[in-house]
Amino acid sequence: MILKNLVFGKGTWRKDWIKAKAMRIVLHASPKCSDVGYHESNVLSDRCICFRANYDKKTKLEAEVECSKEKGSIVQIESGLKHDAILQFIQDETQPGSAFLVDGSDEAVEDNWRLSDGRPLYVVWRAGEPAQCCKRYEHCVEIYNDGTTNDIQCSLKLPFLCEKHCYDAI
Ligand SMILES: [Ca+2]
Repeated sequence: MILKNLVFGKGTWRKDWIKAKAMRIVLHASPKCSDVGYHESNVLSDRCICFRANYDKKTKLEAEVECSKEKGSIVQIESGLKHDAILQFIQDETQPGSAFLVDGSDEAVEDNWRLSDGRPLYVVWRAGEPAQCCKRYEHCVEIYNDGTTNDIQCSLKLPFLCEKHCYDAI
């Protein structure tokens, strides 16, 4: 009878064993941002979107290469919620006074700021930016630790932010 219960799943032992195994699979399949050397967002409900600040100064193109080496991408700010998450991350986890390169360009069409995948960039411009004097030459963006952004020349080298999903191992 005991054997029958075990084989056909009627016993508590078998149920517990299945439950334990399922839990282990779930736990095993849920890495955290810290597992991949990144920081978890305190704002986004998807705890698997991870951020990291890089202080080696790079141009945007170089930064994209560096982030992709880690199987990530340069941070993309596509919504107000994502902007809040990035702002929180910068204020909590990065060195004070730093400005960081993020994705976004208006090189194709002046004043039409797009992410590299074509989606609109969610942007909170710093007062006076984009400045009339220079906007023709400034097609990349940096974000300050107050969450405002400034358009800059794409040849400038700055610290930058990468993002990745926690399932993407380094
Ligand atoms: Ca500017």
